[in-house]
Amino acid sequence: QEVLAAEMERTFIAIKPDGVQRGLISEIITRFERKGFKLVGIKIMVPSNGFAQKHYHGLKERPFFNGLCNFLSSGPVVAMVWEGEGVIRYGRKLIGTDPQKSEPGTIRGDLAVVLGRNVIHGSDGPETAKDEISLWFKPEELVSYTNNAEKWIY
Ligand code: RTP
Repeated sequence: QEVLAAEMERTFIAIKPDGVQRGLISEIITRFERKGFKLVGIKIMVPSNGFAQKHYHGLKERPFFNGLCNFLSSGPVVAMVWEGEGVIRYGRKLIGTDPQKSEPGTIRGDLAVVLGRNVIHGSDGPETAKDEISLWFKPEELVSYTNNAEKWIY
């Protein structure tokens, strides 16, 4: 009960153009949903290159920055906000790291081969989660609701 009363943590998750093109939308949503996290925002859009640059502004100095922004803006992206206790950190665990280093059982371990085509993005901490959620979503695009199944999770 105390956990439900507290403000729940939220993270930004995006299925990148490779994940969408490969038909992995439902596969990825399933993994977050069955864990017990709650979907509070979702849309599909093709981000412009400028928007992709905003999203990846922290990587501006990296040699792969332009390629990365071109890739993210190359097709539809499924943008989502997921909510739940520990969702930022645990979301990263569900995602994995470099596809070649990720364990089977993680999204990148199971579904991706190379670093530049790693299917999914997830915020790496509370600050980036806040920034990314507000970049991709207007407040009114996010819902707040009580899921009755939560009493079996918390
Ligand atoms: P993400 O932010 O997308 O969840 O990924 P991450 O934390 O695992 O990786 P990060 O270092 O933040 O890099 C962001 C994205 O850049 C692409 N990348 N390409 N050498 C390369 O070509 C290279 N290195 C990184 C990946 O798609 C990574 O997700």
